[in-house]
Amino acid sequence: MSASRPTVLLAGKVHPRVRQRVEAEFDAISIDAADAALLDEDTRKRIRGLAAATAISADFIDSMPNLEVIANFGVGYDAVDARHAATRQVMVTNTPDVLSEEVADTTVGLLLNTVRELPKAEAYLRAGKWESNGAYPLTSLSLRGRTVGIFGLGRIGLAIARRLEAFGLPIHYHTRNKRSDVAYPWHARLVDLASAVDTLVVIVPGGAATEKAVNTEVLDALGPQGVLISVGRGSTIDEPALIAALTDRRIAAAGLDVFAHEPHVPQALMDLPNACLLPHVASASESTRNAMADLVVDNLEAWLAGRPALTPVPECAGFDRAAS
Ligand code: NAP
Ligand code: 8YV
Repeated sequence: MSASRPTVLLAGKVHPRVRQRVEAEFDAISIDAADAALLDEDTRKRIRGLAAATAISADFIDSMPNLEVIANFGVGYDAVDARHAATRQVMVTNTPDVLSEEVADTTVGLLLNTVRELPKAEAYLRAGKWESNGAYPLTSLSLRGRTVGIFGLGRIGLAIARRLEAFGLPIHYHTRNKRSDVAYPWHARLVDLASAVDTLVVIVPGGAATEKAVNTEVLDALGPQGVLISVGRGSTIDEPALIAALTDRRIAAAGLDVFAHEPHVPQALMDLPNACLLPHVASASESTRNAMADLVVDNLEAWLAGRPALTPVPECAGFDRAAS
């Protein structure tokens, strides 16, 4: 450790590139969980920066009296109590933009896998069934003729919309604020969006405002030909309601990259033939995760050197570096 280097805490299972750069550039301390009991008082007082790869509570923030910045690995920062951090003038940063195109690519792949059953068709081939049983059965669903509703037309939602537009599919969306820069039909209520489309892509942030927003009413509005694709946060879907709708075929199929209690996936979902499931991999290529890791450390570097944060979350966007 060097006395002149700011102390930065690595909390949780951090990306190797974050660890490598933080260890090279700062006085680094590591703990497996964001638990103040794992640090003595002197250490807690030394910490000025936090690289977060796990939930960060108000109590944990308060346990570090000289904390200046929390750099979250991920664009979604619902697990960090950013509102509380802001009241303490602690900067919170996330990793927007660098993952948007990757996540949009994965979303389109998940949609295709869900309607055209490509993972199941490959499993059929690998099991030797093509040779023994003949052609894989025709899929009851197709992307052709679908109308897509995007719940959350932000950075990633727009990248998904542009791709699906190129597939020849009409796009509608729901957000709280109508966008002035797109011509896609906007629906003020999620349930109205679901009624207007047969394919619903969920890419809103998690948190209280979107908690269980995709509920029985929304799923029933989507209808029996309906396909749900969820890549935002698992908390946005009422999972038991989704399992019931898939079981009763009140919607046709679902493709999910995120779940309510990750990494646990309910057995009832795993048992459903009309659910296509991924283990939260939408941004998970080496190149994109490295870009996210660099943005985490670049934010720490900037803020701890007295410069503005590169990507502050909205709760902290107005912070004046000189005044903190
Ligand atoms: P963003 O640019 O902030 O976009 C969020 C969009 O959601 C905006 O259009 C926003 O519009 C809308 N929105 C927010 N709260 C809403 C609410 N209560 N009701 C209706 N619409 C709401 O964020 P992004 O970069 O696109 O990322 C979106 C989310 O995707 C992240 O927060 C993260 O949770 C998730 N994500 C998942 C993965 C993965 O690996 N599966 C990867 C990256 C991101 P209004 O403000 O007008 O409502
Ligand atoms: C990451 C994500 O998988 O950026 C997000 O919000 O959900 C994903 O890119 C996650 O943040 C880290 O594992």
